[in-house]
Amino acid sequence: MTVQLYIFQPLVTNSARVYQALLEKGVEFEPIVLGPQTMSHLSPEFLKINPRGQVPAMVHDGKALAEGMCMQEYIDEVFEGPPLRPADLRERWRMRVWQRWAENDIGRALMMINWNRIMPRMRGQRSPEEMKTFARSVPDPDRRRSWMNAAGQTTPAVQIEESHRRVREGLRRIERRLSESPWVAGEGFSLADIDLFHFVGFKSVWLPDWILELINEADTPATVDWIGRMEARPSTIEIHARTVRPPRPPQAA
Ligand SMILES: N[C@@H](CCC(=O)N[C@@H](CS)C(=O)NCC(=O)O)C(=O)O
Repeated sequence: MTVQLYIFQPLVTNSARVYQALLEKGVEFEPIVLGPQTMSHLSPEFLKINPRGQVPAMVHDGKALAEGMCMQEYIDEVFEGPPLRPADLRERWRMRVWQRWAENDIGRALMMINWNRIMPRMRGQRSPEEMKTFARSVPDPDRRRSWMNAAGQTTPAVQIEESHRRVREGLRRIERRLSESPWVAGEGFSLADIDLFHFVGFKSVWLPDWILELINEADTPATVDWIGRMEARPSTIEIHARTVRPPRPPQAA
């Protein structure tokens, strides 16, 4: 049985959510790092594995899988190891609601803010024209638009401002949820904790300083406590150890 996991570095958001699920289950796997810097996620070889040209993607016994949330459930079903989904069906429902929200709402808002922040660094020595040529080769039309906007630094300010608003409101929602039960879905650790942790990027290079200032003992004690418990998990320690940390991007946006 072999598992290869295709990821980006730094190990955050979509890549980290599946990486941590594999670690929590104790599955042996080979991580393969692709990079937006080298555009290797758009190579013909990788497009055979995931035609959308996105990570994470996993090859299990020669068969390819994509889409992080579906891969996590697959991992939990197929491999031995501690369950990552609650047995209680109401908690399982809550887990999925929060996984989707982490990915599609607060995660997307942060992605919008960060993508625009890090693009000048990612672009390196390449000219804006060269970046646009890369962006045009992105297979998914939504992703293509967002690459083009970030590459040309033309994302409308109103979209960035709306993303900031959603993050601020989202942090309050997280605090309310974690005041009601120790873990996101309820009484036990689950995939929802992994996802919220990585999509918000608590304590990672991903998070701009202005967000870190909103999370503190006085205003968000339940969130601070949960972050401490997440940080103490052996799988989180391993993820941090395997993350290649680039210099922190400028904090302006
Ligand atoms: N719906 C996909 C989204 C994956 C995704 O957005 N991956 C990012 C990296 S975090 C990516 O590959 N970005 C490159 C691109 O979209 O061009 C999933 O859930 O796995």
